[in-house]
Amino acid sequence: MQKQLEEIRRGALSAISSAGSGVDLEALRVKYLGKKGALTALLKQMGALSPQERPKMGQLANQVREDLSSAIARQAEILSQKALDARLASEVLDVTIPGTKVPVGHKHPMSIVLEEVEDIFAGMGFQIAEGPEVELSDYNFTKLNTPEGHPARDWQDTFYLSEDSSVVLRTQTSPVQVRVMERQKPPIRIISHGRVYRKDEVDATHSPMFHQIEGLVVDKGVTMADLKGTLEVLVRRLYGKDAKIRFRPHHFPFTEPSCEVDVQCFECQGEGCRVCKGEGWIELLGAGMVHPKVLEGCGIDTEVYSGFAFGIGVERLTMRRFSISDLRLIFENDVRFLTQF
Ligand code: 2U9
Repeated sequence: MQKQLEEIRRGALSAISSAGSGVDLEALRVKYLGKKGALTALLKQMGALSPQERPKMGQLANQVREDLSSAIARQAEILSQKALDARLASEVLDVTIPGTKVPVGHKHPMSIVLEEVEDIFAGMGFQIAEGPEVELSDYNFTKLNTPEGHPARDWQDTFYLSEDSSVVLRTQTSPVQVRVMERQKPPIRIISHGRVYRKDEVDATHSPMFHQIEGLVVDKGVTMADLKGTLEVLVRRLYGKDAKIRFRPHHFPFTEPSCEVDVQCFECQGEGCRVCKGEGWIELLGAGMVHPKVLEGCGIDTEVYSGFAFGIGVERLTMRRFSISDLRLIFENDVRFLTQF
């Protein structure tokens, strides 16, 4: 029996050391150490041995079992190391090679200016209101004191979306504020911005679609002085603390009194130069006290409340801010242009 055990050990160790895979190794474990394996089969014959021989053979058999088990574990270790070496050799990764640059976009010049203006008004407690670009003529015109027959409602100027002229692409963001006033009691302090549409031919200063930022404040005792103070804050933040503004009388249907606001030319300090076309002043925005008819139409009591409003063209502001000479550049989205900001 001793001879048989030695035989098993020799054969098994040689087979284990030449096993080329985990599957081969498992097959060998089953073959020698499994329930129906060679060693187990031999142990079953132990009963036939003499009582003197039995413990000796038992000991030897255990020794063989241990030897085979550890040989299998060793070979498994060798095989997994070999597999790792092969993977390391085939998957060469040089961590010192510089990475591939992923180009990330950045803000459009219009967004830069818009966010700056929004920030300034947020700092003064204004909230941002949004509304539809497809609007009812009632909200775009009538409720803004622009009745049927007003030149602004002409088919030549406005994109109507229905035969009966009741639906339009909004020509201003003011209907957004009308909707807020109908929903919300004063005090109201909002700005609305977004696309507006007018039937204009495309050229260096016109586009059938452009952007506005409008502001509205309605509260008890609001006066033109509040409008002036608010716009002074805006202009100082945009053009520096010494920036000066002036008000010129004007007419808008939705404000009374109305004005246009100019900023003193930041290039020549009012002397007159190429930038301000010799004027010394640059037109910035339109504004005024909200017309009592507009407030009443939204159910606001003009005996108690008054308000001011203003409107700014975002493209013009952006063009001036970045010295862009042609409006079309803003919309063409040529990367060579956009990456300059
Ligand atoms: C309500 C009442 C009044 C908004 C105003 C202007 C004057 C104005 C222009 C600036 C350049 C339009 O983009 S532009 O062509 N806007 O001059 N906008 S007052 O007045 C309002 C707004 C809402 C309820």
